[in-house]
Amino acid sequence: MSDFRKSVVYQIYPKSFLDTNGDGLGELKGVTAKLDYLKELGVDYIWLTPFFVSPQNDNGYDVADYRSIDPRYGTMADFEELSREAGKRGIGLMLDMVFNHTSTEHEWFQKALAGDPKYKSYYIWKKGKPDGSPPTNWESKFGGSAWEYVPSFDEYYLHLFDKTQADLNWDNPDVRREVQEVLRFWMGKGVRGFRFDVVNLVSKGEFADDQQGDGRRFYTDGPRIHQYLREMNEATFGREEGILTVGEMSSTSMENCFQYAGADSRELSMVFSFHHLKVDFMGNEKWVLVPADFQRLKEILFSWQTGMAAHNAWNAVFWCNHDQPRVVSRFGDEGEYWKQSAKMLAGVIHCLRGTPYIYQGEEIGMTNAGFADLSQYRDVESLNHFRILRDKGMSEESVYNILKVHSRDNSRTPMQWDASENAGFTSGTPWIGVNPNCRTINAAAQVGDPDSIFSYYKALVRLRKDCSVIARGDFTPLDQSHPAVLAYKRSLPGEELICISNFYRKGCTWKCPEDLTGYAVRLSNYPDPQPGRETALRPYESMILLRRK
Ligand code: TEU
Repeated sequence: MSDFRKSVVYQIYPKSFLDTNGDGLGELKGVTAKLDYLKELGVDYIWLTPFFVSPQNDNGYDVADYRSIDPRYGTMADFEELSREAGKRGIGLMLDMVFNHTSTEHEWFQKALAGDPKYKSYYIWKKGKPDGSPPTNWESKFGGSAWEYVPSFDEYYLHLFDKTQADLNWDNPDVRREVQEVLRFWMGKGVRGFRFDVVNLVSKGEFADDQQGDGRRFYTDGPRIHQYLREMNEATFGREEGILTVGEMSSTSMENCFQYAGADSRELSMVFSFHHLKVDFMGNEKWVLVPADFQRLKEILFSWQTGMAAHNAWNAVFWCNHDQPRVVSRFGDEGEYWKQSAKMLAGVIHCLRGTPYIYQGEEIGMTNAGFADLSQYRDVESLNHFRILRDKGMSEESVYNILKVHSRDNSRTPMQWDASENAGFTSGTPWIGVNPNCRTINAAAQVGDPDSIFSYYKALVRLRKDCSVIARGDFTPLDQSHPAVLAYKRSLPGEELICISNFYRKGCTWKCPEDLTGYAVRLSNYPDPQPGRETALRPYESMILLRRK
């Protein structure tokens, strides 16, 4: 568990994982009930998205009390039981720390609103422009202005996300001390890791109009960010052996990540970056329909692999999380080649240099939600953008077509445990619709089947433990310009691995630039792979080859 390079993390969105009390919402007890399933998969850590007290306007990313558990998710005793039971199975818990902002229901913000100067300076307040309009033209990530007016102060507060998520003022040392205390509190409860939500946005720079964009260049990877991370590290998790930390880095640069996740920089263990998941955007514009740019995907993945390695820095590697559509729907095939493409995509991530993250349901090939009516959507970002796109004059049908592809709700439908009506998730009414394909796509059908997607993930987790080359080897792209294949080599003295994947439903030929003598197939998504000097690859065919000397 301690070497994070050999570890695999499993992400749980508790609300959609397992409901044990019939209220339609998953809770911590549901996670405890499924620990044996996770043990079977072989993961080392569980990252739990926020379960703290929250009005749930952004499903818990609007925290009203960092030290208490929202009764909807259970009690502190439930948490302690989960921690104990996970520990028995060699699984560590990672918590999700949302420190860029608090809910406006947080006591600090309530005191600020009541005029207490100490707490007012915990947040970011500015006067409007002379004409009364917001201080800058920055846009909220969820649509609309990033500023909200408070008449009693004749000032605006900053909210980079929803207006009920007020940005904290990290330039105030009291704020930085408060968040450190929260970390110490959870470390005292035996937590083994932290995921830091949008942590590269906490150091704000100049407050000025952005003539080129939505404002992000003024607060992303801001002026004092490295100082703040190092300070947090030294005051809290850096004092204890083996606490895994990962920063969610929004629109970051690789140069900054060298430092955020550098082996010697004493900031964080690793970073999530998202550039590879914008290859089906138009620049930063997500609410469009454009085909994924495969060459760009390779370029980004490979440049981060080689760049981070050259600077001795570490990546978190992933396709899926609670903000992203399901990868099999996105870069694979939901139909005929569902199983092959889900396995192929898994192999690509799990053999990279970095710590792989599996998002609940990914390991059984769960697909996008397919919601075609506004009443089915729950996410604030989707609901806001429905309105924004309609206001721009787009037809309802076109808006639904975009939401079906990009909505965050795609990944938030309940975990599909079995073929029963609500997929074994709840005996009540689920808070968000269950995908009807749970009849065929579910964990019960896959756990015991050696040919299932679940078994493939399990084999990949095992492979990382068995082969040091995955955790420690060098990374070399192979034949990067091939129109359909993503291939790379990992190498250590005495151990080499080659991962070859066809990303398309059309067969193709791939000429290996390496001599394959001595390589054997370790894993493949077809029963009879035939690697050679010229390999004929079938739809979505993928093979992982290993050579040991
Ligand atoms: O997400 C940060 C973030 O900027 C994106 O993932 C964002 O949701 C998406 O790009 C918008 O198109 C984190 C959390 O993962 C997310 O669930 C929260 O809503 C957000 O921070 C605010 O806390």
